Amino acid sequence: MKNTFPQWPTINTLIVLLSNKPFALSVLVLLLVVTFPIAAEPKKTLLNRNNIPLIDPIVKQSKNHNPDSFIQGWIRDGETFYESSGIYGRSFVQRYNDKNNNQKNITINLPSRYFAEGLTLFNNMIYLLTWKEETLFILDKNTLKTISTLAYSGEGWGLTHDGSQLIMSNGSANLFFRDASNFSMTRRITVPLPLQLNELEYVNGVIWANDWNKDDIYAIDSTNGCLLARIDLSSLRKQTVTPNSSNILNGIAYDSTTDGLWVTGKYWPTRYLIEYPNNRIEQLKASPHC
Ligand SMILES: [Ca+2]
Repeated sequence: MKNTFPQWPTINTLIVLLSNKPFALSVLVLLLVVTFPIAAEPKKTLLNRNNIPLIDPIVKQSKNHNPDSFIQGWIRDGETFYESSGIYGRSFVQRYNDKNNNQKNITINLPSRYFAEGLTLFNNMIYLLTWKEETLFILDKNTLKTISTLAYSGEGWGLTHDGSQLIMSNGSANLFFRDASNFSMTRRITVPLPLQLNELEYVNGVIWANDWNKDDIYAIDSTNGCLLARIDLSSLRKQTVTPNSSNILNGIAYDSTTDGLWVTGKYWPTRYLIEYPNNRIEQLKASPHC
């Protein structure tokens, strides 16, 4: 009967096979892959918020803030603040300033079917998002009267601009760049963490954003979505309100006269001006987290 068991190669056969260079190379590669499987597939490190450099807030001053404002959008133009507040049936936009000059404070209420969201000042007009109503309001910045509206799809959360385009959040890790003339989307960037980006503020190539229902604001490189820094504002929330589910941190407004960031929250009776971390941000641009 013929022997059907496989025969091991003899030493002489192996010497002949290994003297063949392509065959010997193949054996070497196979041995390396079997011996060092981790080297063949490098392990990826997942990014988390603790990887992002933390900057401590330095408070320069504090002032009263409307404790009835469920603040959504916030900007400062010179000495004047523009603020939007949400909730169906109670949504409004306000203009106010810290100087006792002749500019009157103005409040306009939105029709009850609209939930006001983020706002920004662009081309001398106020652009105001709504949450689920897919309507962008364009308001006169002096009277806050509606000039026109534009339609868009999906939810609106935060709004800012980079001098040429509007930038919008929708509660995801994405930011959308939009043409102000028709609100069409031109570009999207995504941050490398599962954040719910909300209120926004663009300052010199950096987009500052609240992470919804958290105490952090993040500095995002506007060219690519890489994260540069995080500021933990939990100490301010704890000293101004009794924590509950409603009075979360929200609201970032750049103050060009003092080079600072105003921050506040929903129903907070206080707003704070914190130092703008110019030097630290410039350093951190060299090592972004992408
Ligand atoms: Ca803002």
